[in-house]
Amino acid sequence: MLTIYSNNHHLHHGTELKDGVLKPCVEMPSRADTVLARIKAVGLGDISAPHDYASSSYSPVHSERYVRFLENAWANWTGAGRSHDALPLIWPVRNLRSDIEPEHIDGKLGFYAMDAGVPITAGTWEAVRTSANLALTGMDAISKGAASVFALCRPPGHHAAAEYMGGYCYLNNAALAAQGFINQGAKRVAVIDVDYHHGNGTQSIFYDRADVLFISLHGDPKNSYPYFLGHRDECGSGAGTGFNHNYPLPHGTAWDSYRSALADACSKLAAYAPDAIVVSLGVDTFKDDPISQFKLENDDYLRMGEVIAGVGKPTLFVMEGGYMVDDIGVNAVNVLLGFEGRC
Ligand code: OKP
Ligand code: ZN
Repeated sequence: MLTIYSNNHHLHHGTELKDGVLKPCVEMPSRADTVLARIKAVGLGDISAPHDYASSSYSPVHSERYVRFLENAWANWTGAGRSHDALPLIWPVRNLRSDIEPEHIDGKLGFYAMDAGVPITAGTWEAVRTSANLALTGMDAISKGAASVFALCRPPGHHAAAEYMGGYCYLNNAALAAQGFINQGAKRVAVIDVDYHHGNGTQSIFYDRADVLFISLHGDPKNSYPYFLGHRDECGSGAGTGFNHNYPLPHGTAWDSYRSALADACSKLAAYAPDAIVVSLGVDTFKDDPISQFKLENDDYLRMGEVIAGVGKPTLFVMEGGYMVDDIGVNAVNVLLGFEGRC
C-alpha cells in the first residue's frame, strides 16, 4: 500500500488546556514519526510526498472566511502583542450572537472553535494545509486506479467542520478527500470513522447530503468527547436523511462487541455501493490510550483491516487520533496489513 507523508507536521506542536492545566498537546509530532517508522519496518510499500492543492479546492467543505481565518490567525495573534500559542477562551453558546464575525482575534478564535484543544502556532497553518494535501493526494492516487492508499495526516481532521476547528483538528482531511472523489466524478462516497471520538465535523459537513454516507463508531457522547454530537438518533436531514449512522458504544468496549458494530456498519457500507471509501483511521480505541476508554488490543487492528477489506471497494485511509505513542505505529499499520491480507 502506498503511503503519502510529509515532514511538515513537525511545524505544529502546540499546547492545550487539559484538566485545568496548560500542557503540550497529546496530539504530538512523535505520533506520525512512530507510524512512519512502523511503515518502513514492515515494508508496507512506497512512501510519496504530497502534491500541493490551492485552498480553493477546500470549497464547499470549508467556508472561504474560515480558511482565511486559519491562514491569518497567527499573524493577527502576534499583531495583538501575543507570543504564546493562540487558544480560544470565549464561545458563542446559546443566546449569544453567532451571526456577526468578530474583528478582534480573541473573538474570532472563539467564533471559529468548539474547544480549547486547537492551539495555533507559527507553523500551524503550513502543517494543516500540508495535512489536507496528503489526503487530497491519496484521493487522487485512488481516482487514478490505486486500490488503497494511506494518507499519514497530522494534524487530524474529523472534528473540524465547515466553519470551526476543535479537538486538535483544523481542516477536515477525510471530508476534503470524500468531496474530492465527488469532484472527480464519483456518484457515491462513504466515510467510515473508527476513531474513538465521534467525527462531528465530518457528520456535520455531509449531514444533508445523500452522495456522501457517514458512519461512525465511537465512545457514547453521553460520556465521551465531543459530548454534543454522535448520538444514535442522528440519521441525516433533508436529502441526507438515512445517510448518517452513529454507533455510540459504552466505556470498556472490547473487540467482541466492537466487531459486531463494525460488521453491521460494513454491511451498510456495502449496501450503499460506494465508488470509494474513506476511513477516518484513529487508533485511540486501544486499551492503553491515555484519553480514551475502549479496550482493543494490538492484534484486533489486523481484524479491523480484514473486516473493512471485506467491503471490496477502493479505500483511502486517513490518519486521525491515537495517543499511546508506543503502540500507534503497530496499531495503525496493523489495520493496513489486515486490509491487505498480510496477517
Ligand atoms: C481528537 B481525535 C480540550 C480538548 C480535549 C479532546 C480529545 C480530542 C480527540 N483540551 N481533547 O478524535 O482523536
Ligand atoms: Zn479520537
